Amino acid sequence: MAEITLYHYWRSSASWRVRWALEYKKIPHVKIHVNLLAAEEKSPDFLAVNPAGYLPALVVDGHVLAESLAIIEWLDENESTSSPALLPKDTFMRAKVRQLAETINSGTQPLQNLDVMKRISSDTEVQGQWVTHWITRGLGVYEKILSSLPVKKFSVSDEPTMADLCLIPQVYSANRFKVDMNQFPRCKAIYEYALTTPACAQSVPELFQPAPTK
Ligand SMILES: N[C@@H](CCC(=O)N[C@@H](CS)C(=O)NCC(=O)O)C(=O)O
Repeated sequence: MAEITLYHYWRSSASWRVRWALEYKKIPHVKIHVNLLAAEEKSPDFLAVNPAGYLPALVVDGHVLAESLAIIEWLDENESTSSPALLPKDTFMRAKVRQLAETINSGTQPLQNLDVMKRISSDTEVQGQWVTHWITRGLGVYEKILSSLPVKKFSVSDEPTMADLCLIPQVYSANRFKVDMNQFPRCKAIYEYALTTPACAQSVPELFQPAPTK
């Protein structure tokens, strides 16, 4: 079995996607917590792992993988970690899963990133309004796409796909920023169901929150 190390931060939504994928596929690995609040992701040690200075990163037998969707796709494509699959076989459904995933990954999450927030304003109220606007927009698009699909337990089927790995951490952030999830009933129902499933429940942020330093 390969030696796998996940660099993550407990409340990073992109990190949660990969924690959930590893849990769902039952892949043994070691976790290293990188503290964003102490800017550890911009330290020379971490930049040597991921020059982007973003989490997560996955190191597999010395190969560095970064960008959560690239990591999840690699896990699905690699024979020993392909099952259970996170992308459907049908090519139209695969494209739909990628469309949903990118609605969050490129259309929503980057706008709530710490780097971006600091550039927008140092005023936390202004930051909050900015984030709420983009999360509301992103989840609105996601909900609209869902409305063209049959109702399932997760976004496209009764099992999670890469789309759900993006959606659930994004809804968690929406709740943090007090976005009214009643506007997005399908996303809300998927979120509530996902948290009852073992792999999702075992990858939630709170389980990885470091103990406060005295
Ligand atoms: N598209 C990237 C996003 C990575 C990302 O934005 N990570 C955030 C945490 S969710 C981060 O490391 N932010 C650190 C910073 O802004 O300095 C991925 O999916 O991996």
